[in-house]
Amino acid sequence: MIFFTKIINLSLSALLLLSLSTLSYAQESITITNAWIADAPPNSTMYAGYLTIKNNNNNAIKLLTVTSPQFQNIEIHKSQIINNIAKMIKQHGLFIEANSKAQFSPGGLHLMMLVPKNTLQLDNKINLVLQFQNNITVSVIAKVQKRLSK
Ligand SMILES: [Cu+2]
Repeated sequence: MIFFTKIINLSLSALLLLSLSTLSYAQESITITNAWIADAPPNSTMYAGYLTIKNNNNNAIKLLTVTSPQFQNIEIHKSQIINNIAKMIKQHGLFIEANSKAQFSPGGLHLMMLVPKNTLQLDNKINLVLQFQNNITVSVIAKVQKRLSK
């Protein structure tokens, strides 16, 4: 019985290796830069986060979710002006075309970070986990910074 289990295990891992090597996407082919979170008054239940995601693949990728151990929930929002009123529209995932980037910035795409476990302080480093399609996970550290006044 042990013998059979071993054979099954071996073939399973061989299969796994095979499928990994044939994947056309890789974690390294997604680069994340300029990750930061805008400082907010004490006891805020909502923070805005920004980053730039570069897709170096020759195929489009889709960001599915963003999570952080320090927040209860994170949504992907896009600010848009509709009839002269600024609105935030929740995005259900985000496509990033081949060899291009998605730039989150104030007034546009942002991470709506809800219910922090603690009030964030300037220079705090917050861990973000980005889950993409095809089982690609990328972690990044976002620093809490003052919002630049325009
Ligand atoms: Cu928002």
